[in-house]
Amino acid sequence: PQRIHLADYRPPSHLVEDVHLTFQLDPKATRVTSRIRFKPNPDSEETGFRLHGEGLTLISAKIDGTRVDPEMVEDGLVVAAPNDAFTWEAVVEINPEDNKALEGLYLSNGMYCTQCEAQGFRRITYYPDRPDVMAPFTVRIESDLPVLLSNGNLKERGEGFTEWHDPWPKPAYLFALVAGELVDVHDTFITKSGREVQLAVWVRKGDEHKCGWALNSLKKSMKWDEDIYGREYDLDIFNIVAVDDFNMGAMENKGLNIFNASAVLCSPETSTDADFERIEAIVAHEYFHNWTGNRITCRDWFQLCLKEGLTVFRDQQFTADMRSAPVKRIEDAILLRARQFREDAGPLAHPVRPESFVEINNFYTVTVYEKGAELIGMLKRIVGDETYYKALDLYFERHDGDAATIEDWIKVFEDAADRDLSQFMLWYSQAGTPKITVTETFEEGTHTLVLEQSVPDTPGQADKKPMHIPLLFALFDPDTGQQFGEDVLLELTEPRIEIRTRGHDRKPVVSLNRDFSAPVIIDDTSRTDDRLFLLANETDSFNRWEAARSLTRDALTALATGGLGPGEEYLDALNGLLVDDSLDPAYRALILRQPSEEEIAQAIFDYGRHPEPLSVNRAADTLRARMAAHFEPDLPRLFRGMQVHGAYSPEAADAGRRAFANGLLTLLSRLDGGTAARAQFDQADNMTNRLAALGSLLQIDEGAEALARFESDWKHDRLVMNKWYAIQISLAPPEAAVGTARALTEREDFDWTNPNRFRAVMGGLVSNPAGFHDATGAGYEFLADWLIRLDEKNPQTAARTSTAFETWKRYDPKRQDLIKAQLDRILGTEGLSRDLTEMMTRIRG
Ligand code: HT7
Ligand code: ZN
Repeated sequence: PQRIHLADYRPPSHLVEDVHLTFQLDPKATRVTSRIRFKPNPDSEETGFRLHGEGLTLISAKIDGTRVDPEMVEDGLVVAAPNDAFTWEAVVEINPEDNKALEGLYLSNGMYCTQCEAQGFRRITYYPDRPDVMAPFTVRIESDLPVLLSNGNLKERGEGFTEWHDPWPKPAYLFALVAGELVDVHDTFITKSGREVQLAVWVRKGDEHKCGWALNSLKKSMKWDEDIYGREYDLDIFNIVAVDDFNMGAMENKGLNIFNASAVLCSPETSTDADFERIEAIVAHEYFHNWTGNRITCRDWFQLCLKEGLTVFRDQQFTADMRSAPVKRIEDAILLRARQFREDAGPLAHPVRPESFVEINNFYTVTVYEKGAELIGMLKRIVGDETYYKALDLYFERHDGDAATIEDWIKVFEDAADRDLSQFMLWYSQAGTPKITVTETFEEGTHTLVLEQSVPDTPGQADKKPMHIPLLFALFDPDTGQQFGEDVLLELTEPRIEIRTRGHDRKPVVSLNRDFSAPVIIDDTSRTDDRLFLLANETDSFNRWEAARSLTRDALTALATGGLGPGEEYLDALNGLLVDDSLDPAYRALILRQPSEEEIAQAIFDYGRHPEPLSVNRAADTLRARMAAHFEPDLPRLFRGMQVHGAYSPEAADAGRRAFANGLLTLLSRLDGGTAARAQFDQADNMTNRLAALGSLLQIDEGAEALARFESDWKHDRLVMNKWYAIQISLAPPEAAVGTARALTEREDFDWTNPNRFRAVMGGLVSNPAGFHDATGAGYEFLADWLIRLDEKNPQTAARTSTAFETWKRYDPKRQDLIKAQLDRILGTEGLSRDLTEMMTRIRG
């Protein structure tokens, strides 16, 4: 397959002035008629006229009214065209019912919907399907279905048709169409300049009661973007649609966002606090794209982080404002380290702005999204808040209506801050997580801190240059526990720096990378007592949590490799935090939450050993038991004290109490054999407490009855049943995990073409590392079988799921051989998609 390079970018040969599309919907034979006004692009040297197209049946084509006979090529067609402006007209036929790839136009449970990012529009009609070709669209939909939606404002509705006009020039990837028997829950929003916008969430009948939260989240997002970024919405309508079969979370199509049902529908009975928070964030994310993505889009797909990194950063800010900023920062760091650091350390490592790809769908990654967001956070810290917003105003002013690049983005910061940021640009081009080695010396009252940075080699990239790293730093007085002076923002630009301070009686305690100011690995050689000191005295809530986290990680790695368990002093210190009522319960929940088995496996590997997944699993279990025993005198009282009374509210305060209480419940269950968990399971009026109780019971192997009850209560609800599928696999005893997963795939309701259901099983298994890495290789074989099967229908989701294999080099030679055999088997499959072929080839290395 063809590899595409950033360096080969050329402007499009033609620009589009406007687009008219007519859809005659039919499950098996939808007709799409296009009338598109093209003009030669003065900035292009290209002469020929090509259009993208994939899987289309061309019925007829005309240029300026005269029939033409295009030549079909691999990714579309070529045809001779006039040298000046002309009108292209085509009729094509497509088959939505057959489309299980969920790209282009497809049917999901009787409802038509589209997914065009990144290159799905070419499956709908012939078009220059690239983001730097932008045009206003007029769309007519003909069908007997009651609800027919597209982008922009509704122009006309008549018997069996609607007509839509989107005046904002947009790339084809933002096109959308929805048609079905839908009902809406609606509201209005008055923008800051006084315009009224009609808001609606469209769902299948029966789901109306699950729309309120998303609708409210949308209104909060609209207001927040006006208040914080000065960005106002720009159409009369904003529609959100819930779809059952969807490859990702949601899609920001102009004025018509399409959502995975799991990312929009929620109610207290069916959804957890985490679901509520996630839905609020995704609704905000897609809404924020209206400015960062739609009004200003990407010149080409290599610039994906331009819209995604920035929009993730904006949704993180939003969540921090709606909820708790310290808690959000920690949650983001946990995710980044668990997923992005892992990606950056393995065979799939790539720069935030990749330089080449085979299949762009494989680059919607945690590196582009989450690391991309961290880069924005670093820029903000480097230039300061005021300059950051000045730079953003400049960005919107200078680039509204553009398809922009990362160079354009950095330039607004250089201009607003009057600084040279060329070294910062390396963050976009160099892959790998920078590592900072810390050495301290203390002599005659002088403390010297030496920081040395290095960036590891990654596939295709070696000998990297030093980066521009903003590190927030403070020193503490070991006697008083007080911080010396203010925080300092160190800007590392050289491979090595020394920071010397004088006049200390005793060695001060260093706190580095406060607030997780840079996405780097601090080679943490600090002594246990320094970390215990920070646990007690640190005023930066991130680094206080970090102290606890690193002590817990050390305790777990020690336990998993035959060493001693957690010390009394550490358990006492932790207990002190748990009972400290001045601390936010959500924060205490995070202190209590153990690092994942994945994270421990990586830590063991970083120490130069192959992790044994079963030992890691047992270590986690042992630590829970030790904690339960140690905290026993306080546990029941703490647990009772954290109960939330009154009607369920998904807001942060109550959610934080439930998170903490449910963390405590896991420990309590070790002491009472599950009595409290069973009671909670029986009495809970919300999914958060019910599912947590079920989890606690499963962890002590007492979950069978509750699982059966859960199933009989919820078998009618697909989304809830996905939770039921996943939890019993992820919390199964390791030796039973593959068997449980397999048995579930044999159920009648295991509709594996539904990505949510597929992910519930495969994701459930992968999040049970001791089960997935079963020494027989059964887990690997099971996953490989399903990847091969799904790939035939839905390459995008198959390729995404295959990242489960990316850590294979961490494991012992025997497991490596077993995994390699599966990678080779997948690669040897006839007709394997471009998506999965690229992933397997890269993972195999
Ligand atoms: N911009 C979207 C990314 C996307 C996507 C979404 C749904 C299905 C397939 C997709 N391919 C790419 C989602 C976002 O980041 O907001
Ligand atoms: Zn996005």
